[in-house]
Amino acid sequence: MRVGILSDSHGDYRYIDQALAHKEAQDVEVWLFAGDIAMDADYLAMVTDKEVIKVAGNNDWPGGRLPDYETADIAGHTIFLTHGHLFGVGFGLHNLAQAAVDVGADIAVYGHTHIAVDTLLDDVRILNPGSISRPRDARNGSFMVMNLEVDKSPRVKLLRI
Ligand SMILES: [Mn+2]
Repeated sequence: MRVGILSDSHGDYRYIDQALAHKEAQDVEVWLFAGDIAMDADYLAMVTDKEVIKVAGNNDWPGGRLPDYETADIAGHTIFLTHGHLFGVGFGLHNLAQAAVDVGADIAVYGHTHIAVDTLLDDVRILNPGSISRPRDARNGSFMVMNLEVDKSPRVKLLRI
């Protein structure tokens, strides 16, 4: 299963369009959107006609329509998806890794920092696709595509537009 991961587009649809035009994005079957902002996830669903699993960011209004966390079971893996601000990801990833372990997830996906991350912590593969529109780690925005297969480690590619 091919999973696209996108975050922190902050209302700039043209960058989502650029990500979707990337050749690696063509056969994505399900998208994860890690927040900021909610309407971008709706746009992503509309233009791709794929399922978009989404969570609220800190710039998505309180009491809004999106959950703070989601878990998704895909191809023998369990993914914990959250924006990250509730776990203090600016200061370290242990709280996030623990939250993933607590729900039995082997993969944690977050955003918020606008800095791409692909690391292993406490046996949890931790991924941040960076920001597609306002990157803080490079000039060009980024997103990820992840291939998931049962009993295999996720194969993750960081892609820049
Ligand atoms: Mn944020």
